Amino acid sequence: MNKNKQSDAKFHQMKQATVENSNQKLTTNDGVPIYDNNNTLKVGDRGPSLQQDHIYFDKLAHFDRERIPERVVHARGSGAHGILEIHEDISEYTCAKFLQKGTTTPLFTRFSTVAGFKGSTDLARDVRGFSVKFYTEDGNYDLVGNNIPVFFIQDAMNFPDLIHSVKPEPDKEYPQAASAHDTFWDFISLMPESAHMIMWAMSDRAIPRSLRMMEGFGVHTFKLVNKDGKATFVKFHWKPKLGVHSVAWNEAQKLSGFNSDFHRQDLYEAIEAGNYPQWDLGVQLIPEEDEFKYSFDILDATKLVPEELVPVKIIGTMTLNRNPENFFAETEQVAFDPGRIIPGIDLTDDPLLQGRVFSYMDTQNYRLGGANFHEIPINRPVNQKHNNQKDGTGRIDILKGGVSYFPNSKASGCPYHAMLKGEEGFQSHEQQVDGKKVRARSDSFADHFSQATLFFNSQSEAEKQHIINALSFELSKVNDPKIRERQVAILNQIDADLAKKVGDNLNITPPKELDELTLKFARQNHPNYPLKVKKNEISSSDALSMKVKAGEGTIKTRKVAFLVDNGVSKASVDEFKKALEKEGAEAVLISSKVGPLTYQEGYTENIEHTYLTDPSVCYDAVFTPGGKSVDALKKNADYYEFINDAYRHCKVLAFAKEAESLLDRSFVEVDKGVKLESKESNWVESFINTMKLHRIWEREEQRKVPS
Ligand code: HDD
Repeated sequence: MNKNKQSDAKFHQMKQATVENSNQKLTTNDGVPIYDNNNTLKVGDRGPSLQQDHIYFDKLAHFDRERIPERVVHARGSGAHGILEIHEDISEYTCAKFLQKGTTTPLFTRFSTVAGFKGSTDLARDVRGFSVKFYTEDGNYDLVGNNIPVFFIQDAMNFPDLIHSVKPEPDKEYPQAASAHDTFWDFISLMPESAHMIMWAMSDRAIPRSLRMMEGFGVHTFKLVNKDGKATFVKFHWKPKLGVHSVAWNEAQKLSGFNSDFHRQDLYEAIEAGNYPQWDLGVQLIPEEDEFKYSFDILDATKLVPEELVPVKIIGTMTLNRNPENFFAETEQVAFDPGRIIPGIDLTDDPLLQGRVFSYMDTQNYRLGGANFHEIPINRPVNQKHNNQKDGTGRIDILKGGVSYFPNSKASGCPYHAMLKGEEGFQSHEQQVDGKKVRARSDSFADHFSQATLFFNSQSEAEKQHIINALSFELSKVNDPKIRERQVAILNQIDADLAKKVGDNLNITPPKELDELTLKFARQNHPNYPLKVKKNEISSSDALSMKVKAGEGTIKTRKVAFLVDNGVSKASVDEFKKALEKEGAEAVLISSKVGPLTYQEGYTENIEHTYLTDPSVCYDAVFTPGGKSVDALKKNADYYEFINDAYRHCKVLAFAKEAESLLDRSFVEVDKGVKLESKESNWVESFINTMKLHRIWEREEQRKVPS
């Protein structure tokens, strides 16, 4: 398929619905030109308004209806258009056309937080949604996943309860976008199946540095189906080209105040600047014969398939290359549904996935006001739909002809079934199903802790400490001591050291056994709980840690703050800037005032960022150049706050020789993440190489800086 033609298909379709206002006269919604858009129609210029003011009513009636219900979960999100390019041949496993080697498919991706309202902070400790709508030639396929490969619960029946527990408490309507409160931990401590997901949610994965720097997972096991109808189980992975990185918790909290749009802005600006974010698409393929081969059940969404057991095969690349023209029309109205599948892909019997298939369609019907939401431009397939569904609120397509039923003779049987002409169409994978009708949970889902332990074992020391800190923070915010104790008992089933350290912070000695109430609820699903479980195949997995491996990091698109003032040396700024730009990083000058900055050498430059507007949490690393500016910085308390905070958040700092004296009055101590021109001949290169490690987390242990 022609790459440009296909990648343009959605763009061109959207263009037809796009309105350009420049050089146009203001009109009402009926196209009537408006002469005066300032004054209502009155009896005399100080008199009462008239009910016949159709111009005013047209404007206000629409305004009054501008809001639609926000998503019940994942309300806060940011989206972008892009393409998927497939470069490996997996035709042996699937006939899905968009997964064939050489294919390019347009797509729309939306990232989100789960718990917060639409206007909440981007930096909440939360799971991030990672949804992709592929506009394939066989219709739309939605992969609606998260940045964490497992989920809190195993059966969709518990979903509303999970969400009610994490959302603001119903009597008070707080806390907003936070899991650190009684109702969430009450629920979690009674649902030991959440243990694995809790370890991920309390890890740094839940506070990403950027939406561009997180992994994505389809979570469930799906099926790929080939042209002969043979199925292969599959797990989908998105691996970011920029690596997987997070901020420090203290930094996340500060960012929420300074710039609660941090992630949204970062995504938007990266795309505008042409720094298109990219992810590799990977698949883990499990032959049908291996369904029962592992220590866990592949239909259980609280389990992952370790990459050591089934490697991730990279088959393609997603590139996000276009921002929406209009947030509401595109990002808000996009409607995802994991039940939207196409030939070559099918669902499995995972009871969480099965339940999702109802909820998404139902919620879109409500949220987007009726059955025609698929005609909204962002939701339209690039191939024209043809069926006998008609009418309904907001219908857009004008169906020609007098026949809207099937079978018919009057329209020559059209639109016809593919089957009738022996053509291709969606067919469900044939699967043998028999059994009793029961409301029950399989005992193969009863192992709640093995993979939580595997995850904890796979973390670096710094990552483990962050999990301990996060659990201590969250549980300290829980008021009911019984809940705190119940959860520490669960942690003790995962790892004794973890439970002890969190317990110490809460004044709790970890109970040996699970709490009676936890057991009572677990026994509703598994009467003989706890059951004897199979041993994990592996005890630790590299892929579960975010630690940057030596030689693998990049500083592409990272932002380095240059802390300056009038009199700064241009030579010093330029040398550093050039080296950073060569690596694809961005240098941002921060000074005490917006407007012209005068260099020591006499040149001027326009400043857009100041100590007032841009704190250190908005940057990845910091450089203080030399020059006469150093005298002004010595008197600037905001400068010191900047470097102290950057140091506390384990960032890399560099000081030109003339600026080194600024260290005297700071909290900064020279360590492997503080580069001094006077100490290292290759200090610029050394700064860049250390930045590639993302953060100097060891600093937390050495200096006890808050994390
Ligand atoms: Fe869900 C939205 C991801 C379980 C019910 N979900 C939603 C979004 C994402 C996920 C990324 C936002 C889509 C967007 O950007 O518009 N959800 C997941 C994952 C799950 C999961 C990865 C488990 C593996 N969800 C889940 C269950 C149910 C729902 C079990 C209900 C039975 N989810 C919904 C929903 C939402 C939604 C209520 C709210 C807005 C929407 O669908 O479009 O239907």
